[in-house]
Amino acid sequence: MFLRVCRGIIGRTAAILLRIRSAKKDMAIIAHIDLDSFFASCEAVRDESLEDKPIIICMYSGRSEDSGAVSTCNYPARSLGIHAGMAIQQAKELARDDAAFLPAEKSYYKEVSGRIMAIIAEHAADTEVASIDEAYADLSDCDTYVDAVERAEHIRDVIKEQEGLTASVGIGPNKLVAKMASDEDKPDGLTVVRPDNAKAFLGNMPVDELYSVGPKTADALREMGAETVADVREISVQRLVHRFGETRGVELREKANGDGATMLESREKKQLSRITTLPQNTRQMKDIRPVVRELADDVIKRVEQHEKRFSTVAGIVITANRETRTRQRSFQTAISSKKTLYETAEELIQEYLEDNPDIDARRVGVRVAGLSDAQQTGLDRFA
Ligand code: DCP
Ligand code: CA
Repeated sequence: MFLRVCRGIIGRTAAILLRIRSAKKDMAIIAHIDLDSFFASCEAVRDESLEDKPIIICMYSGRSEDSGAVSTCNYPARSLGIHAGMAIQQAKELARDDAAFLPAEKSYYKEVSGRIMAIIAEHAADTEVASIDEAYADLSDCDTYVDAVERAEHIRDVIKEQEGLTASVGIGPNKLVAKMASDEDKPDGLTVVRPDNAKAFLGNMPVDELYSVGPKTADALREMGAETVADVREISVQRLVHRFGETRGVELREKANGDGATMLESREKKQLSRITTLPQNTRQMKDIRPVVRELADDVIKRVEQHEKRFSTVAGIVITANRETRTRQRSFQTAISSKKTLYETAEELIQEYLEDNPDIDARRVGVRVAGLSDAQQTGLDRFA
């Protein structure tokens, strides 16, 4: 009898744990944000006379005046048949007289990129910068895909408003699906692939469109009889492993099934933050305080998940006219106290509002920085 009850409890617990694990996995909502014709769009932002004209960004080799390759071009140039990697001379033959051929100025694009990555980080629980113009954002704290779309649309709006650039976004249950979805509707599109649609979404694509499948792998897959991603699912894992090795073989099967990582690989995590929009613009701390506490709760949870402590707290106010203002305070030793976090964040926001009597807050945020490993003792930090 006891044994039966025990077994019942253990069985139920295991079932619940399993459910929690799969629910957690299902719950991840990842966005992939990819800026449209990035270098070319950056040039159009700083020179309005270029708007709507074909813009071709060139990497000049220096051998002769026109030798070198196209780095990227905007969509008007693409409609003329010009594309990245094409010889500049060939692009000139295709271009009209009004086309602008400009040298790439990476330092400028990097500056723009840095500001855009900061915008994305302000609106997501976690981010991974994938390249100069692409980032993943963890939107799992949105309860539903509808909320995630709203957050992603807001990120696109802020990027457009502050930097004048458009981005294409894919939203899905993992990085792979989000990445593939962001390619679906370019430029300036947003594509949502819900978990139950992921397999169907990928299934009809030709094998070479599956992320990470290069021309050689695609040829090999076609030799094995797979034209589409769905066909890859019909090849046994043993055959895939035999052909591509264990890691790659298993990975190909997983990718074909739409399974992918949900954990973002933020380089070294230096700070964690949460920002949210207030129900209405206000400067009343009685309305702001409960929101700050909720944000602080969320930030602390993530500090604990990353097994970190923090030595700096910032209170963030985004004003009614959408300017970001930050006040911060640092501590001698790293801490992990929720109470200190929300009290400090509240104080900082209150101080800012008191010093700026004409300002209403539109959004507020809480950030911790100076992250160190929670296991380290105070002495370790000075070792
Ligand atoms: N880039 C480059 N050479 C390449 C590919 C890209 O110099 N072979 C640079 C220029 C791009 C930037 O990197 O602007 C981002 O690359 P993407 O592949 O995302 O291309 P774009 O942003 O230009 O276009 P899309 O709208 O298709 O994303
Ligand atoms: Ca891009």
